[in-house]
Amino acid sequence: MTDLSAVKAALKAQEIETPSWGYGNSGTRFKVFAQEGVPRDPYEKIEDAAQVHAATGVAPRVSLHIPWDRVDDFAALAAFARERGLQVGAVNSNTFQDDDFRLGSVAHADPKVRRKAVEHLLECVDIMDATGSRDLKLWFADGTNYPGQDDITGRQDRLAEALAEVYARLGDEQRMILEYKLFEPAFYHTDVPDWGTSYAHCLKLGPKAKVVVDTGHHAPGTNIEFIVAFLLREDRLGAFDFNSRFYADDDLMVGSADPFQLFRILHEVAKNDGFAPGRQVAFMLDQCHNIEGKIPAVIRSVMNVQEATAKALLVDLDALRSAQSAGDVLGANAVLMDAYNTDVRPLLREVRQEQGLDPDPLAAYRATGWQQRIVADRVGGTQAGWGA
Ligand code: LRH
Ligand code: MN
Ligand code: MN
Repeated sequence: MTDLSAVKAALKAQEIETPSWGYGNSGTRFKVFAQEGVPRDPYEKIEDAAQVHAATGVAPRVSLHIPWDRVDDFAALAAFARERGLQVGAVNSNTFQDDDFRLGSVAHADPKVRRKAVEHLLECVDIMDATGSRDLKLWFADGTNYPGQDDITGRQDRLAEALAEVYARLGDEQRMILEYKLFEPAFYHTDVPDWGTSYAHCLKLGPKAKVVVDTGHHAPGTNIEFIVAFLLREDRLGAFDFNSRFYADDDLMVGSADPFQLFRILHEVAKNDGFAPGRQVAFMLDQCHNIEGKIPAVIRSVMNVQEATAKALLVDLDALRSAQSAGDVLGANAVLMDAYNTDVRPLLREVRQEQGLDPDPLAAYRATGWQQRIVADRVGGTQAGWGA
């Protein structure tokens, strides 16, 4: 039998990090639909993230993306966040929007371009120092579009050299988390295309280097939960970038396209002790809300992660293990499906009430009047930088 009070305690302890860029205007290659009331600067993004935390009680951290969130005084930005009960989460580097990076950044053939990329990554570590952020999140758009365009092995060498320099700059409590992506913007080959490549670089770098699993970055049909189980077993799962996809890197709300996949992933997290604070797995959203209201969409996403987490925690692991060791195929599968098919919404309402929160976070947000206030006050919101 699953211990309900332990499930509740784990749900109360879970922390979900929200992305600053999820609050700003964004779009596709075809159109950015501007919304009213969106933040005009990083401070206003933090204000919106604070609304999500107030409504859900489990979103106390916000990831920054540099240069989208560049400010003059990062310590002041972190203090502003703290005053609102938030902390700065991962600092995301951006080596994909500068003309100099047309043929890549840290893997570029030209040492001057590589230098510029590494200097940016080092600046991100300075920002971590100023804000108290623990994680440097690296994603590289590096790759090629045409066979023969550049030397695949040479690019790995240059990537490794850049990573080593940045890794050496990290403080004792800081980590480098390395994200992979199968394709896009490069289409022939990507320099960090999969978890194996990321993992191999992390192993060489040292224990402060971990892999980021962005759920939208795989080939269709990839068994992401296997990757999660493997990385947890090796203690190299640093973080999730959660989102949903139907086709490519869609960046839709997590748990919307395939809630069963999200459950399977979080079941591996639960089974392999990945929710324990000591494992330091960061549960981050990486999403853009192009056609739906942004703050409510982030709240909905947080709730989707909570619902999948609750179901994963409800899996009766003793029953599962005995069915597995007895070779009871249907019995083992039924244990998982029973948990997945449980309606956990009443449980989560109860958890929120015990935390002194409104049981319905979306209604709680609507009741604040924040949306009307920002629509009236904020004129001329900025783009997230994404889809610009
Ligand atoms: C790349 C990515 C990466 C970026 C973010 C905006 O597709 O997932 O995490 O930093 O999108
Ligand atoms: Mn991502
Ligand atoms: Mn992505």
